[in-house]
Amino acid sequence: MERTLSIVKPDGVKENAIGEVIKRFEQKGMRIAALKMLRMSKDDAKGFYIVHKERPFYDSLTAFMSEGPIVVMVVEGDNAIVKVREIMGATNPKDAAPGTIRADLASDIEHNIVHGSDSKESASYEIPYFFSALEIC
Ligand code: 3AN
Repeated sequence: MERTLSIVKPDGVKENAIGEVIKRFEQKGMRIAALKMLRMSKDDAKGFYIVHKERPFYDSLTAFMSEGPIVVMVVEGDNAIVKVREIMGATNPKDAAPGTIRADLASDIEHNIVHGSDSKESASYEIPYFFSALEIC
């Protein structure tokens, strides 16, 4: 059993896609172990994406991620990190396989609806960024 952190990004919330994202995770056998809606400040987003701080898109990414509410969740299951990323599809929706969330719903590489931890190391930074142990069921 593995846990990963997923986010319905501000574009996903705006487009009423929260249920669609959760449904796709659940239908592929993943279990939602924690869930909440919140709005990050720009500094919250900068801390969350600290690994990308040298990338040219760091400022616009953190502005976008703090422009509206997001839904954060802990997703649990066998091989959850890889499985959630398969369900999401490639970062750039143009490259995402048909039937993935990003191919079906995302507009571009930055506004790509959903986030999922990309490794065990990322998950172990990202899950406690939003959830205390008591909030994970
Ligand atoms: P993923 O979310 O698929 O793990 P990462 O970790 O490479 O992708 O990038 C983190 C986030 O940064 C992406 N979800 C996307 O919103 C944004 N991003 C990645 N590459 C670019 C880019 N070239 N231009 C703008 N935003 C980007």
